[in-house]
Amino acid sequence: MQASTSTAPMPAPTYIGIGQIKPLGSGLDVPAAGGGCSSHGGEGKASCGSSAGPDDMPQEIWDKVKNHPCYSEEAHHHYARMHVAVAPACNIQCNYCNRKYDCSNESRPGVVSQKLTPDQAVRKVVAVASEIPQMTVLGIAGPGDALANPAKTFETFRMLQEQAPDIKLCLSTNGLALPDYVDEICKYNVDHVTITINMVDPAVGEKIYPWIFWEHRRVRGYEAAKILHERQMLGLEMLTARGVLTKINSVLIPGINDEHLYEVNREVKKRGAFLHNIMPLISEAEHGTYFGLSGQRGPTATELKAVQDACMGGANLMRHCRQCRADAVGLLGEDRSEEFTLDKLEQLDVVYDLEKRQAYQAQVEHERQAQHAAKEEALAASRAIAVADELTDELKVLVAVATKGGGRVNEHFGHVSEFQVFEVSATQALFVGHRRVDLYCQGGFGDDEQLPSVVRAINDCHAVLVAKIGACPRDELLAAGVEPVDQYAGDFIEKAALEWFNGYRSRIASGAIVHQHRGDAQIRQGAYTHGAEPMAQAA
Ligand code: CLF
Ligand code: SF4
Repeated sequence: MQASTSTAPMPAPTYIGIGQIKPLGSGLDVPAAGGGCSSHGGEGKASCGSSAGPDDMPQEIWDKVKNHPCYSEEAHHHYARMHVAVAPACNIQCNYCNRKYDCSNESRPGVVSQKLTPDQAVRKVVAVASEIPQMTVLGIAGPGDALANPAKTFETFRMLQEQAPDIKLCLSTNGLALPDYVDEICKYNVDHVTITINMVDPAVGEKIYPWIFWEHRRVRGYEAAKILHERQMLGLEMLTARGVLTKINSVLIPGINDEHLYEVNREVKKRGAFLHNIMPLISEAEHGTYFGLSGQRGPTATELKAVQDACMGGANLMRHCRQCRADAVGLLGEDRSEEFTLDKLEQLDVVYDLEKRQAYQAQVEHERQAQHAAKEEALAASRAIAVADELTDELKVLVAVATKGGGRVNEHFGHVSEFQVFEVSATQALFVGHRRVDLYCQGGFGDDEQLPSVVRAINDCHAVLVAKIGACPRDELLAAGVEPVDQYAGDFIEKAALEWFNGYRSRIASGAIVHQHRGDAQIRQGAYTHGAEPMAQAA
């Protein structure tokens, strides 16, 4: 199935009354001790967040997250993960899911996976680990629910632990069966568990879940949502008690759980969740889901960011999720699964070389430290300017970045299938999201019909940092008020963004330009329509 790029105007953000969402600590209960990092011994530390470093958390937690691309924003520029699709069955129904496709909890709809046996899965992991030495994490995330398929899930983990003990194990679940498998999770040293929690109130939940399969019968409506909620909370508490790092995924569904997600954030923090990942509903009629067919829209970029910002100070936020598919392979945002299909695996001569992997990862770590140092240096310089320029000290703008990894501005505008978006101010350059786009460059020439959709995707940004850009897209971006910047080609992203921002401030201070507010941007729905992207294939 191929989706067409939507040309519809962006919906007005009518649903989300962010003004009604209070920041944590303003008249609400203070979360109990044990939430977030403090549950893992991080008392007295600042909120660690997914962009945190070793100074923000105990060493044993840092060791678990430092090269997990989902649990550390910094790591996601350098380390890869892979999923194996060994879990086809599911025990609940979500209104944003069509069973023809992967589990939308951990993968966006519109793509299906090649289902594997545990033997095939382990062979694939070992092959990928040999070819992609910076692949550090194996996740089981569907295409159904990992714990609705416990035999296949745990058999895969058991075998992999024997054959590739350096790979971190990770699973994702809707939580219904979770309390029954906490012992197994610990037995196989699964250090990272994601639970998709979209509500903590069954009255909200019954709008999202039409039924669950529970104790050999189908349970519907409020009762179903209540059971699911109780099992999710129990499972989360049990994992926290056993020291397993948990991430909560929540799908933001405008008009249904947008304001409610603040409550979710508070409740999961109270129960020790390490991270909260609030992701946009992907909902197109072509996906054949209940929400897609009933016209339920997803949030705009501004709506998503507003809910995430309102949750700051609660459970630590993850903002770099790519809603990847159940057989994804590679860095977040890229997908190399097509290189490792079953027929191709048979031709690969697989040798698992632990020393080679460790040597490569040492190089990756070196590059990551260099990125970190460049960011700190640029921040120090920026803060020094802040003292001298009160006029723009409070200014914050969004900047889109064309990158193909390594934390650098190193991609041509025309080759971008995903922009990374950073919020830049005098004191920070913070990753706040990504925007998928169709490729502008089509085999050596630019497709100008794609430009409006690319501009809509980054319409809330003041600048776009690229390695290179042609005259036509440059003019179109300028006309739309987005400044194309290619002078930082090859530089580390945060350093480049901060330096551009300081120049921007100088131009405002000198009167050369006037700062303008930007509009909203569109979160891309549906499959890719252009280019040879592996993620473009749909059923
Ligand atoms: Fe996979 Fe999930 Fe583990 Fe990551 S994904 S099971 S925690 S290894 Fe990551 Fe993909 Fe987002 Fe999931 S980007 S969908 S959060
Ligand atoms: Fe679909 Fe995943 Fe929900 Fe199951 S848990 S219904 S597979 S989105």
